[in-house]
Amino acid sequence: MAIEVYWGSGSPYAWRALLALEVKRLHYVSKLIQFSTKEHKTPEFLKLNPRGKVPVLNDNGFVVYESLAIVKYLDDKYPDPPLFGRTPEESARIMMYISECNSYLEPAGLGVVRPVFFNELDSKRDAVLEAANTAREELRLLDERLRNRRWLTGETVTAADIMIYPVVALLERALGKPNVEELELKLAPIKQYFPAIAAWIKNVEALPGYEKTYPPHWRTS
Ligand SMILES: N[C@@H](CCC(=O)N[C@@H](CS)C(=O)NCC(=O)O)C(=O)O
Repeated sequence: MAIEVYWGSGSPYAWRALLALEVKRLHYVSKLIQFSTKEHKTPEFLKLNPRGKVPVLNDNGFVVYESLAIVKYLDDKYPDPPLFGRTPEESARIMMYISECNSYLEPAGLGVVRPVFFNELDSKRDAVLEAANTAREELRLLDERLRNRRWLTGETVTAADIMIYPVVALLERALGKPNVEELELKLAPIKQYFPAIAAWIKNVEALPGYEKTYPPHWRTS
């Protein structure tokens, strides 16, 4: 039995799992879940993940969910190339960046992304502006860290890049939607405000297998 990955188009968490699989050049069976038909809430799916969320990985009967746990499991099980560094110091820095992203950039980014996608920019204007302020500060820090660097830590792509990139990509997509520009959030164009992040985005996009991970519905809408 091959590795199966359950994912949803546009889910930044699922994107992390796909990127890890591709970077490790693992063979896997793609199980694309349709959120619209609530495939992730069926009794079969809830047996895999009682929270009814993607991503879920099933490696020959061993089931793991939560994106960070999946990326870590893949790295422990299939160590080449290593995604969590080669020394305790590298590993600590990678985990520190991931933890910071999950604690600060991700909630702030979603504070902008969700109102954009759910047409709540007017009713949640103040909250969006506040979230954008935090996101701007976090992106500034990320941009500083990426200055003159190809990857966030070290010479190769690591779990830090894989975990953080989808959050940035989702935010960038939301910022490109109509009505966002007039809020003057000073977050986009990313290339203008955060040039090192823009260069890093291109590095991630050039990874072998990246195209296979790109959210299918983003190509058409
Ligand atoms: N902390 C989880 C978050 C997973 C998550 O929230 N996935 C979303 C897609 S972006 C989902 O499946 N939502 C469906 C739902 O909650 O009904 C992870 O890192 O994997």
